[in-house]
Amino acid sequence: MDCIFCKIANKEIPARIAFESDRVIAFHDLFPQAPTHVLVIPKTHISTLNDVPAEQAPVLGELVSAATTIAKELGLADAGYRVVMNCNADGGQSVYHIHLHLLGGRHMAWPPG
Ligand code: DGP
Repeated sequence: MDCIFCKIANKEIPARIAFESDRVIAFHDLFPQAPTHVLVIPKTHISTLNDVPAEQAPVLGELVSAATTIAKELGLADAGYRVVMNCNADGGQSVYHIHLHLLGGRHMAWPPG
């Protein structure tokens, strides 16, 4: 399968790894939108949030849990941070392997553009 995030998860292409567990890996975004911008992904390929099988739903909690761990490790927890998951075209998804964005290090407006 020609998936850039599968290749990162399999260490076939390099990325700056921020966290790794049995089912989840996180790495710094190549095009950061904030001083800290980390992507948290399941190691298993799932294309979009619409495609998460019920038996794999727990991995979504693991993505959030990993993000909070990383936020604490990187010193973002007290000031705050944002987690975002984009789905399909209107959601702004460009890489079709689900990922959670962890953004921090600056104030972020709401609502997003
Ligand atoms: P999204 O638009 O939600 O699908 O976000 C995809 C993100 O992936 C985007 O912020 C840029 C990032 N990205 C794309 N290709 C690579 C890559 O090869 N390496 C890394 N580290 N990030 C990438």
